[in-house]
Amino acid sequence: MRRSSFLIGGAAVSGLATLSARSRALAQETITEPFANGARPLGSFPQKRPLIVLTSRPPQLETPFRLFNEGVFTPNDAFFVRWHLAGIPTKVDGRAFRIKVHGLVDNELALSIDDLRRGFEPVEIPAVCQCSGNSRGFFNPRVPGGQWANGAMGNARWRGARLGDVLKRAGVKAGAVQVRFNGLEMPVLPTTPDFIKALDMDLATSPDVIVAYEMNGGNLPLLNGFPVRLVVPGYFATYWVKMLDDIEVIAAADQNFWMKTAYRIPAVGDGCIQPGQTTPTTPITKMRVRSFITSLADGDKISGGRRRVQGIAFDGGSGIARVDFSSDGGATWTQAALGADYGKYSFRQWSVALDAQAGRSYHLACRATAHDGAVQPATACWTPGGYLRNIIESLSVSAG
Ligand SMILES: Nc1nc2c(c(=O)[nH]1)N[C@H]1C(S)=C(S)[C@@H](COP(=O)(O)O)O[C@H]1N2
Ligand SMILES: [Mo]
Repeated sequence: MRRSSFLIGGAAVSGLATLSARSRALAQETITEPFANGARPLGSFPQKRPLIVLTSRPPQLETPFRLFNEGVFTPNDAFFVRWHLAGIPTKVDGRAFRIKVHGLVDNELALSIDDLRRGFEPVEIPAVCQCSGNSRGFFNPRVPGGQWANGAMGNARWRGARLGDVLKRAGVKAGAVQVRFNGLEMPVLPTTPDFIKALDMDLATSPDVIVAYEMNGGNLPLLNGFPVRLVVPGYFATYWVKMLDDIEVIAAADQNFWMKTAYRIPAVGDGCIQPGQTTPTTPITKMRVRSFITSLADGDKISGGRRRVQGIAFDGGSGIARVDFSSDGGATWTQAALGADYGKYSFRQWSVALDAQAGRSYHLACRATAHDGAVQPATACWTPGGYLRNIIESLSVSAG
């Protein structure tokens, strides 16, 4: 049972305990995001290559954007990290770990990782995990919260047991309304609400929601939720509860802070409002269609001639139908070629040829259309939480 008895080694453990000191000491390199107060150190954390440090306690680490050009899947050691509470275990014994299934069920369960692996049909789903606050730093006017650029997202192959199969084993009783999820970590202060999320029964029992014990064919890194996390394909990452050790079937909609107060969007129109407007709110759910150029960055100098420009696109689970590309600031568009299809929840790579003439500048933009008909907008969505940004992205390059 080697793979389920994974432990973080001694050095890494003390590293996690003294994260701020370490990340400061190792911050030889700095990245400056393209918004005010965008200077960020790169820091080294256990099982991670150097990532952009927003905060070290709790760890909030962003993937440097150029890494999204290297492949359709984001390597585990490059995958972004976001925790709300600083009381994160610095090691987890995968053999002793149990997931408790309780509440409105006929049989309470205490499942080991081995039970999950052997007792249920394994499923593997490529899916994008994107923080609700991804790109929040670009909001204008600015909003409070983690000031991410565009790297609070990643795409991985998640393998695990269907949550629906686990719930079937437990036997859900009549009157069940939601399923509530809690992970191992604890708030530092007793007054801070524990991080708990809930899904409606129909979503919780839908076939693509899984309790994942593998990520890209390996263990989940501790910071991404070892030994198991919930994977809710198409939904923002706030529901993807890490170090998941408690599943509770409940009889009424959950009223805890992380459902009732946090992670909510305006309940009007498409959820985007004018700054200062107040509206009723509703919990955030599915991701919106987005696309990015990954092979070039704003301000790059390129050589003249024909070259391939490539990027990625994704949405909340209908899949990418097309990506259009413009090299003249959106005046004219050409359809990009789509790369291999890894399923409707995955990044979809795209590419296009650009004929660059020396001495000219190009204002490049990409615009994805999803199978459900949604298209990226030309103007930015504003929400008080800094959620739902999916504007058509653009950047400028000059050919020399
Ligand atoms: N246990 C636990 N799970 C959690 C969180 C958390 O704070 N605790 N944060 C959620 C949020 S808001 C995000 S964006 C994702 C981040 O997943 P990652 O760290 O694997 O990238 O985890 C989600 N699951
Ligand atoms: Mo998040």
